[in-house]
Amino acid sequence: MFSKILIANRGEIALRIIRACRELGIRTVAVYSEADRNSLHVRFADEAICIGPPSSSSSYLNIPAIISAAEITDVEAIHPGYGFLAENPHFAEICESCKITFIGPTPENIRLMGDKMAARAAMQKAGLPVVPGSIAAIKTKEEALKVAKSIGYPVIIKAAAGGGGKGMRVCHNDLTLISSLMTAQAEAEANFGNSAVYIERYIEKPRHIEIQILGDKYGHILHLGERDCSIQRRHQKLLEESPSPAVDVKLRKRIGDMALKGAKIAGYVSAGTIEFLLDSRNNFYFMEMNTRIQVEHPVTEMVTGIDLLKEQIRIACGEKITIQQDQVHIKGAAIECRINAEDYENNFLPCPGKIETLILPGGPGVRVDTHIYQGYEISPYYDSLIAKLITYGSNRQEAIAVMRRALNEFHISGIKTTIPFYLKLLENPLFLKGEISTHFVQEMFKEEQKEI
Ligand code: MV4
Repeated sequence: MFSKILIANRGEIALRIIRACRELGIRTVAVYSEADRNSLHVRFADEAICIGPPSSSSSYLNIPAIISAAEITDVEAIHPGYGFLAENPHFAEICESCKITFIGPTPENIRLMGDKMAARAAMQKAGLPVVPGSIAAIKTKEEALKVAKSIGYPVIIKAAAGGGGKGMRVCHNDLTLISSLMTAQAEAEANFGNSAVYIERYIEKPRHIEIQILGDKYGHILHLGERDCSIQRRHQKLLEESPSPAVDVKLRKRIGDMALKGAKIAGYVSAGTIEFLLDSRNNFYFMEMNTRIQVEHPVTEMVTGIDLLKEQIRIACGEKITIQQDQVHIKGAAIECRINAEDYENNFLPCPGKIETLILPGGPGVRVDTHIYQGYEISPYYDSLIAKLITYGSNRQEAIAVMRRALNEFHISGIKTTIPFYLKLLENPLFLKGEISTHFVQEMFKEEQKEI
């Protein structure tokens, strides 16, 4: 087992990794920007090194600074968390060349799954269902029209180097397809330095179902059930839950087996997530694979009892996965609400500031993963996530009741948060029935606009 690990991240995920290390008897090194001098991960770690000024590019994305901090403190491994360098294959390679273990997948895993078109082709070859669409990049409008003709409208244009919804455009006819193609290629070049785009049939109002994967360095692969992440706004997940109200035992086995097949063919190592689209007729399609621990990993931990961060660290130092697939049981239900420092009544506008008073929820079935404290200054330099509120119940209704209670106990003054949004969401009859799709939030707002 490692004796010391550097956490190349900040906020709640840095704390989460430090906690896993502490329980494994591993010493920790935090890195922080000047803006994070008073952050909790700095205080909780055994050692801390300032790696630069507030901007992410000068600090948490600053590879030379992070590697220098690792050398100075003589760590054996680096955990990247999520975001920042977590899915940067170049960073993973640099760690390995410096004889520092990268706690995550191989650079090959990251590179393959980072190219959404190559990932789609590899998964299709492995036998996973993919949405009908183009095999190769679409270069000309003639090619686009030909593919659209064969799959039928509506179609969606996606950037090969995109992902997470960035650079997507839905087209309903030849005219919009031709005009969107040029802009999509230009945007892909500008945003990702790669103009390659591809086309798929557009699945109307899908659910976002993702499967948690764990793979060790000896080819053992495990799946830990699904998470339903359909409650999103502009491709930002807001609420995630496990199990999905749309997935029964039979469908879970089908999707889980497909995810295992894909991860095995990819030779996947560490924690990863395979995302699927589920349509209204229970057809599911491979969407993309995330090669990192995800924000929403706690809901899987709550219903399986498996600590994903400890498993990641054990896998990275060469241990075998000892859990068998038939020992993985989904028990009860868990929900996560992402509490952001955003003004829900003002179109979710980010509003950093100082936390004057803070009362965190607690009691049976409540977990709060957060780095905030009373008097903490929320920085404008980083994303607005300030806490993850996770609740557990013996079933979905009970998990919702615990979430309602916890949200009402959660008191923050000095900043605005998305708590009022969740209190409203948890009263919505369609949500309570589990009748949600990725269009739910925008439809909920349309309803609200009508009420105004
Ligand atoms: C789609 C789709 C419908 N049809 N692909 C969004 C982000 C990226 N993971 C892929 N996404 C989508 N791909 C086809 N062929 C709808 C979405 C989508 C979506 C998917 C999951 C969760 C939220 C979403 C919000 C809008 C669009």
